Amino acid sequence: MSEVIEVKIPDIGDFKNIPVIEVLVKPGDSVSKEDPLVSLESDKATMEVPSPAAGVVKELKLKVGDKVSEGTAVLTLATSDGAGAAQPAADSKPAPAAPAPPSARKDPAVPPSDKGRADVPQPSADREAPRNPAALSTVSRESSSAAGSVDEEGFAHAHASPSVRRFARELGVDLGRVKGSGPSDRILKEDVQNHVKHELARPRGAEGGGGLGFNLPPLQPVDFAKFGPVATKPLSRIKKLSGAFLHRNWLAIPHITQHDDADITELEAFRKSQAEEAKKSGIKFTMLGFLLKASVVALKQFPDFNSSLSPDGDSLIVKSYYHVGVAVDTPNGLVVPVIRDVDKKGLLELAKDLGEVSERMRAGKVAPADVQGGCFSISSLGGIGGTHFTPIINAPEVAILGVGKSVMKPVWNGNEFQPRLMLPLSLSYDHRVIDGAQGARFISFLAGVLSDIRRLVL
Ligand code: CAO
Repeated sequence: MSEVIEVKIPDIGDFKNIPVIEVLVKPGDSVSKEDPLVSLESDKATMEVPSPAAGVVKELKLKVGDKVSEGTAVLTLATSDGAGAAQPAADSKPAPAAPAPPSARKDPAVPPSDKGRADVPQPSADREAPRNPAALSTVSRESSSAAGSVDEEGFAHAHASPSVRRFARELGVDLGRVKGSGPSDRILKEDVQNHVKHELARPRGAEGGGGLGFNLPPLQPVDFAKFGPVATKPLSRIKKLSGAFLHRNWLAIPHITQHDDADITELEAFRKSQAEEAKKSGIKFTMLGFLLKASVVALKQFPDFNSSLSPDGDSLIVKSYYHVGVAVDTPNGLVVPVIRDVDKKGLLELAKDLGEVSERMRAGKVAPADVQGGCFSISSLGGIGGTHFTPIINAPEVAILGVGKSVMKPVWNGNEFQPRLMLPLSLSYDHRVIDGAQGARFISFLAGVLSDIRRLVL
């Protein structure tokens, strides 16, 4: 049968007149046995008074700021059927008190300045635990002040009540990173909630893997000037913007990079034969136009590479247009303008477009439309040097081609080694969309097209 009981502060050892710092329930709340009702905080420990029985809170008898001692009324509780009878309130029959160890006794002879001295017994919540430890959950104030120490569950000790600590644990929040807004900087439940909201809304920046829930330790600031002269150079606006997106793409897309070499001996001979003529029209006839055209031939052959994942990740949006982004190195950082309708343009027209657009990007004249609508990207470092590398996919695209510097290599033709001009290719693709076999087929096909440029016109 249900009965109304008055819950009182149980035996809390030598503590008297301890302030209530949090009232965790309100009239009408249903509570289970052992649910925390109020938090108390002495100068040594934060503790919670648990409910002695399951039931519904009728009336609160105290509020935040009240000072309580053993026997102070907390609230009245309408116990669930039989719960009150089977489970007497903590005040009515306190659990047998464990004797307090000598170090737990308050020693008024110890001046505050002696706190921390190794030769002076230091009360801690463990040692100065209430005599009915089963009735209260307690957090040591001493340990909470030890910034950076980690408890058995890996959470940094912080100034917070057990229920707030439990709440933080459930959400995986490291209390060491939460700023408390309560008295003496105590962390409240709202602080944990606000911390989570803030973390979810925060753009992912340079700190070590903080986004995407990796929970990596943040990079510690280093005073480099200690080791030698330094100068601070602000990042350009483009670098800051592209840095955040590159970081996101690198972490959010499962990349695979497949490497190959394309034999471009014939392509280069043809390009050189045309370059002089093109130059007369002010066009720089570089390899990039061939790479654009060959990529589109490969995209047509493997349409999944010309797609994007739908926002729900359940389908592929396959495009029937062929706009290709080209990474351009500018004094302010990397820009990826998009060359439109590559399939409909000839090599000379592409070379002209490329020259114009890279000049415009380098002059800082980037319009939003210049960098939108790409299906696939090419990052060519061949004019500078290096072989294979790992290009980062330009989301929402699913693949990117990296191009290194061509070099003459001895290539075995079945009978003998022959000098061939080999172009290093690196294809990064999104493994959620493209599997390894498809990736290998795409890059082999592409290398084949570049080796035999007649296939560009097929
Ligand atoms: N192998 C060998 N030589 C190459 C080559 C390659 N793969 N690619 C270009 N070259 C040569 C060109 O033929 C040219 O030679 P000449 O001066 O004798 O005519 C020279 O290198 C310079 O070429 P270029 O860079 O001016 O022209 P491009 O069409 O090859 O490239 C562009 C244009 C805009 C892609 C390039 O200037 C650029 O900015 N590249 C950097 C891209 C980048 O930063 N990517 C990194 C992204 S990830 O951070």
